[in-house]
Amino acid sequence: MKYTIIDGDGRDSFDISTDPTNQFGIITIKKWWGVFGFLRMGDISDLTVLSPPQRLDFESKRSYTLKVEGANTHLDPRFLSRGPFSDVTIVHVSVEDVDEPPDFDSPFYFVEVPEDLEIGTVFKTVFARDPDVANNSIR
Ligand SMILES: [Ca+2]
Repeated sequence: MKYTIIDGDGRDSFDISTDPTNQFGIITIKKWWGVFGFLRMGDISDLTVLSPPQRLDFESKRSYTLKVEGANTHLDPRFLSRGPFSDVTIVHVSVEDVDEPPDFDSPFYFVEVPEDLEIGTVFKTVFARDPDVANNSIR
């Protein structure tokens, strides 16, 4: 048996493989490949996310649908006229909320300050976003 995700909005987020006994389809989360642009020192504006992260995120997408096909891999020529040799099912994936840690708007900040800065002078603000929705029951 060979399992394949043939359609559905979860194709970018999930994979399916066939277990060693050729009996079961194993659905896994795809590895997250976030691609970041280059960052010149002192120029935060150059930091751009080139491809959106494909990891699961309850706050942006709460469910996926996968159309999964299971197909015979070794067809007996005597029964070729008896097809089809595959079946299709729909897998609904519901994403559950978790309480996530804050997320800074930049992985680092570069700040230059004069050495004679007065004590107590504000010279930089940083910002961390709470990724959880406001009405999150987990809080
Ligand atoms: Ca959350």
